Amino acid sequence: MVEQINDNHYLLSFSNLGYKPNHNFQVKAASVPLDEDIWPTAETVLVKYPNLNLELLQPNCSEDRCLLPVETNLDLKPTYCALRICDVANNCSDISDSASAGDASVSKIVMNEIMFNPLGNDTAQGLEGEWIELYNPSADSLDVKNWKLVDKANNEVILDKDNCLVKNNDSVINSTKIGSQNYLLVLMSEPILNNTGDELRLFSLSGNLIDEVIYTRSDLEGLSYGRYPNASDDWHFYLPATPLELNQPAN
Ligand SMILES: [Ca+2]
Ligand SMILES: [Ca+2]
Repeated sequence: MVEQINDNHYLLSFSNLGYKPNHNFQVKAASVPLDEDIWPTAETVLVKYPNLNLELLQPNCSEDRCLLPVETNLDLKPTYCALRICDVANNCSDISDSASAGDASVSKIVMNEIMFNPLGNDTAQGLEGEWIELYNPSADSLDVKNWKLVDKANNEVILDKDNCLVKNNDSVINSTKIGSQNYLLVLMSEPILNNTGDELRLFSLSGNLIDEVIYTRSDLEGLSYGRYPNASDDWHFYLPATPLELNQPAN
């Protein structure tokens, strides 16, 4: 996350991936539209830590997260910068949801519909298999790359271009960018959604819990479970399911 404090002052917040306060690390930034999928070759080292010359304040790290105030002339406006954090060996992790939108939009993303007992074999791939539909009710587009879905048994699914589908005009494409008031489908590469009920949690890249859902069993194959209206707290079963479409319970 990036929070703008005032003109040139920002507060970076990122998961503590082993970057302890006394370790060396860098935060790199690039001015780039966030709909660019490729990290640009031109990047600016925003902060090096430790480096007293930059008058950095010490990052404040807890078990899970670090907060790091920075002063920069680089434009860290939402939707127009990308950030990554790198250790001394230049192993880098993107802080992509940092810059893609403010907390408010990120936290509104919901798991909107769940297909946990698809018709036929649950090991089927793509739309024939298990999936979870996300819905973005906010006014901002968001990138959910490297967000994480976790079930009760701690199976983890990392959201990536390979397992995420969105609608682009009339076609369906692989992407982790979920438009305003739009949908994204996360495909399970193997069956992890228990047909007898499960607990699902969605975490942002920064490790924030964004949404959680508990569902109970459905004996009917092909029946999905979802919110109606979209993003509301009321859940219904759907037949047929409505992947990447408005949830509409059967009459
Ligand atoms: Ca299943
Ligand atoms: Ca739907």
